[in-house]
Amino acid sequence: MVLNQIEELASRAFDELGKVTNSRELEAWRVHYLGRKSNLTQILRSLATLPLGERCGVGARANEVKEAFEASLAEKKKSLEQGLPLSLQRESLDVTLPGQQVLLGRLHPTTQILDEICDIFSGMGFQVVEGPEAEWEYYNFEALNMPVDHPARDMFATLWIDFETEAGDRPMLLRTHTSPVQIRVMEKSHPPIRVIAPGRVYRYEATDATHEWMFYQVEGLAVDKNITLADLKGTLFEFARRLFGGGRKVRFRCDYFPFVEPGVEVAIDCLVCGGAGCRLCGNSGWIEILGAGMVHPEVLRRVDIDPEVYSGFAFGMGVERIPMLRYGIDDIRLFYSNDLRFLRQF
Ligand code: 2NL
Repeated sequence: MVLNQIEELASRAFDELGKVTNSRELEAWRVHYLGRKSNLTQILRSLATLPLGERCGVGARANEVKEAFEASLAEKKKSLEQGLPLSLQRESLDVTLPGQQVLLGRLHPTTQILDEICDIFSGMGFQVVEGPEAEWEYYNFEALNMPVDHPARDMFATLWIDFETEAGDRPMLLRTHTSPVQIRVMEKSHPPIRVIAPGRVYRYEATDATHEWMFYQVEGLAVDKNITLADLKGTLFEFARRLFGGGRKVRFRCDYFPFVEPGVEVAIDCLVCGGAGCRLCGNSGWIEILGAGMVHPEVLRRVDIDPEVYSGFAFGMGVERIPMLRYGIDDIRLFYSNDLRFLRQF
């Protein structure tokens, strides 16, 4: 009879202890199940009144339960002091452990320079335009005053695209410069025109430290009434100084490109020796950075712009050459071989 009472009491007590969530509730539990007025204490006190046969068994069991209560109380107290319920403690994670490193990406050195060049010309009122890399022979050569068999085509070792087009037998190629983009602009719009055309170009060439079969170019074009060589010089002088620094000297000399007349080559004083002569500039003191000229009247005529009314200047430059000069990179093949040890430096 009394033993049943003890077992019921024990099961109720453990049940309730499981639901205790703070020290105030735990104290109430202690008073209720282990306090002086608790059922268990009363049972232990009244052992003497029990019949002798029952006394021994009840006493032993009551003491066992009391010890179990005290042990559970102590354990519960400890787990509350540690702050979290046991179930949560088991699921917890250590936020102070080192996490997985998030690798930061960066822009390719070519992209960085391209952005810089575009910013400079945008600031001078040029629009940035793009066009296809697979191009008609017409836009790459014919429209630029280089008819079939023109010897200047040899300057642009060409990768031809070998497939029959629906349009007929019009030959296609991978553009050897971004001039075709500007031809398309002139066909579709009227002067005043001020555009730059950045993008990939292709050449059928064995690669070495200074040649790649794919590289980037930026070309620029301005067409309006009364555009003169002085506008070309002023624009490119300003560009060179914004890109390479305010103190730069800029040199213009005659050069030949079939799509301009006259044509010029533009050089800056050597970044390394400042003009004295060194290995980088081949002892000349000058470094070529672009080619330019006044748009050939024949080129204007083909896009239906009257060369008697309008004139224009154009220029073109290789993009990789600039970071190569600036950072002393001696092999262009590093740019597109995806070696992270190289790319992470920029
Ligand atoms: C170079 C030289 C040049 C041009 C590109 C051009 C474009 C049109 C009409 C006339 Cl649509 N000219 N572009 C003119 C002179 C030089 O590039 O050394 N490029 C890497």
